[in-house]
Amino acid sequence: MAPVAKCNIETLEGDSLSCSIRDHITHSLGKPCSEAGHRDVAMALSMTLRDRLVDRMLETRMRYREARAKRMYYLSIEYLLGRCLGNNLFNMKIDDVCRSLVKDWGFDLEEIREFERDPSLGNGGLGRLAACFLDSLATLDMPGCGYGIHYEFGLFKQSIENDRQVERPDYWMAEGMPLQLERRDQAVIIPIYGRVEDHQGPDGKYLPLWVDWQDLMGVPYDIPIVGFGDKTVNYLRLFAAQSTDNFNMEIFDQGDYIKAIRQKVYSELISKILYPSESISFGKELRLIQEYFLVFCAIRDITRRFLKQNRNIEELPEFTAIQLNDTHPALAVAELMRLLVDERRVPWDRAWNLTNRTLSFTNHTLMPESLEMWPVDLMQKVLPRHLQIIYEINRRFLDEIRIVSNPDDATLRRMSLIEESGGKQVRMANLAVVGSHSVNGVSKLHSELVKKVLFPDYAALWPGKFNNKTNGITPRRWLYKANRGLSALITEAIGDGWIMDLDQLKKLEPLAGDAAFQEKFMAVKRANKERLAAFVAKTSGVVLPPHAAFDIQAKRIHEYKRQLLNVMHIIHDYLRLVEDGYEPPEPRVYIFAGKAAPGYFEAKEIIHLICCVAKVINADKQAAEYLKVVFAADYRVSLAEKLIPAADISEQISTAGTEASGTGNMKFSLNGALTIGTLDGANIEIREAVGEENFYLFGLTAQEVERQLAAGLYDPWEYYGKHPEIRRVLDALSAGRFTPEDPSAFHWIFEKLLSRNERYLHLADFMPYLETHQRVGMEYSRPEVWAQKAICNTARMGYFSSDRTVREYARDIWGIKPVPPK
Ligand code: 26V
Repeated sequence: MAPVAKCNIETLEGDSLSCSIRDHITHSLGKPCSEAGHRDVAMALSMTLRDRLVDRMLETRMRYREARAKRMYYLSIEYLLGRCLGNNLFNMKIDDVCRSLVKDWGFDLEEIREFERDPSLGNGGLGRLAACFLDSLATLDMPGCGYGIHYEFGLFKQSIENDRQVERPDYWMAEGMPLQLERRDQAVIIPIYGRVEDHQGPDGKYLPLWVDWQDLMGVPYDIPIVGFGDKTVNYLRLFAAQSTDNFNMEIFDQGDYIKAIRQKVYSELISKILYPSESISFGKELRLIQEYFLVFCAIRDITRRFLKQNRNIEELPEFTAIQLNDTHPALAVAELMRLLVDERRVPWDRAWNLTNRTLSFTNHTLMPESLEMWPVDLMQKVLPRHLQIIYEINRRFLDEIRIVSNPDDATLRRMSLIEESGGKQVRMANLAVVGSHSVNGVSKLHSELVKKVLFPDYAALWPGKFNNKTNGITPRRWLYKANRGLSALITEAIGDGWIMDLDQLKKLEPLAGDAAFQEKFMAVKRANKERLAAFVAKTSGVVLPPHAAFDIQAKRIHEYKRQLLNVMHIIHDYLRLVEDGYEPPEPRVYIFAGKAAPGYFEAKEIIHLICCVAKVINADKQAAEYLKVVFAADYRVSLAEKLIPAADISEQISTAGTEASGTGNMKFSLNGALTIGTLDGANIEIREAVGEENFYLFGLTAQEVERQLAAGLYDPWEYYGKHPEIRRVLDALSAGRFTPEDPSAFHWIFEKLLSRNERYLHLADFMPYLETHQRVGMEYSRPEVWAQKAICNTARMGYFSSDRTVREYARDIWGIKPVPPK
């Protein structure tokens, strides 16, 4: 590569891009172009895009400002962005230009993209949803940005060693993160710890003073978020924790150099790691501080921007909406009150009105163990003034409902922000509900259960506050980018309007029965399966027959998601093959992927079981023709992009009433996989959309599950006694069929599944699951039948675009409108 002088990249033609990439190789990386390798080109290309994105970002900011537009700020402790380079190239529509450009230099764009590490700053569904929303907001030209934490270590990297999960730290910035902009000039100082002194103001009113606090610093890093078509660039602002010089200097001045350094290190711990879900009890000081850190930085930044435009704080809700992504940022209720009352001297009632009209809250889980509660003692130590404010909110709220509805003591106790039994704790979900004007669930069923199960008293008090916003996924990443073959086929058939308007996929419906289209559709699927098979062969050494049905369950490992049900079925198929000599109508490949929280014993054991079963089955010659099982390690966005387009069958088999929505279910179906699933979360709506005949339904309903559990009716031994299929599978597990060297390894599963208080009713759903799988197999072996169903899935998934979801939030909750360029 020859060196080239500096130039600007206002245009996106090959010449200017090439010029800028070379310029970055020379001047940002300090290398002669002739020595540049794949990594250097990847870095320089990212920097080139960043330059362009920053220009667009500044332009977008001006546009919003001139329009005096209302803004929405999304507060989320997690963002699962996935790789940015490819996504940016596609959204800016310059992937082809870049591909041929780097090809001229002897590089392959796909290889270059592989250099980027996934920023995995999230655990699963909740974080990925936030990333999809950011994509949709920018694509729809909506003034909406994200606030989060700039974790140094993302979700742990998973590898499988000796058939078990091993966790390693994920230092995601190891290769640098050229896309982000450090904004030291906008750093925020955060008070923490200390105590509250009671004083009287000059007006004679109560004036609390938060004193002796220590301080921390939050340094923002902005990641530009480009919408499809490159018109609007919003940002995701992530804060990293640092110690303040001020704080250190005080200790240095006392002559305690080592203590000062120790404090500095402690401060920086705050944004060091993302907590893997389930791994904390709500007693961990560092996690509470993380939540506060995010909330403080975000609220400070939001109000600073608002006030900079000379606005009266009374107008805050007219110009600002803040969405709380689950309860993790629920301290925003107390922090916004503190800022208004203590700093801006707004009277309490007025401040409460402003806070309530600004904030809204989304619930993402019904699992009781995930409902956050923080010990009052801990909050008293870390956030004394916030605790005081929470108590005051609670006092006024309980007084008010006493007058409005004269509730009995039990109702008051349930509605209180404070849990009194055991050690006192702050109920974060109650705080979020009371402090917000809108509370939503993430699928129709889940939103109903939020009202009935989680917050019945609040729903009775404020029926209008509760609403549903069924989740969605961005079609740009999950179809246009992830499945290039299918994208091209769709565009060839109906044009490319579907990328911005996913409902247009409906136009494919008439082609579902067309033999020529079916053939092309299945050829794309086949090519995706071959690509995945090559990847699996390379990474785990297992050879997969691409003509087999690829059956995939990819999601966090959790008992409620019932990976165990899937494994039990695989064991059943295997034993039928080798013991009964049964030949199935079609060969199957079962692929699992997902991480288990490091402290979640059962989940880690389930991974161990899958790996042990896979080892036995894959080594058995008798099964070789019909059955393969793979555990694909380190599930993350970039792996999902490889797995999902290659799936024939999508496993969505949670116990009804446990999965709030699911979004993987949407990604699979959009990419032409057929779902085998329960009536849970968004499965219900997916089934309605794609048609009953194109969805393999089985299992108890949420109501039936609830009834069985409530009345203690579930008797797993009854199923065990009645069904030889169940007995054979459980006995095989208990007898160590898959762990000859340690025969009792999985006896715990036998015991657990047969225990009367097994919460997820595996055995109740097992026989219907088997029978439904039998039907799946029969239909897969009839290619025209299958192709038609698969095409109908893709054609009818338009509703599940996150563009639709975001428009609904904008209309019903945020009150924001698109501000497109003129
Ligand atoms: C809980 C905790 C507990 C403490 C440590 C860190 C941590 C992180 C996350 C969570 C709750 C996870 C909630 C979640 O991801 N829910 C999922 O949200 C998806 C988007 O709405 C939805 O599709 C899934 O059904 C739901 O499980």
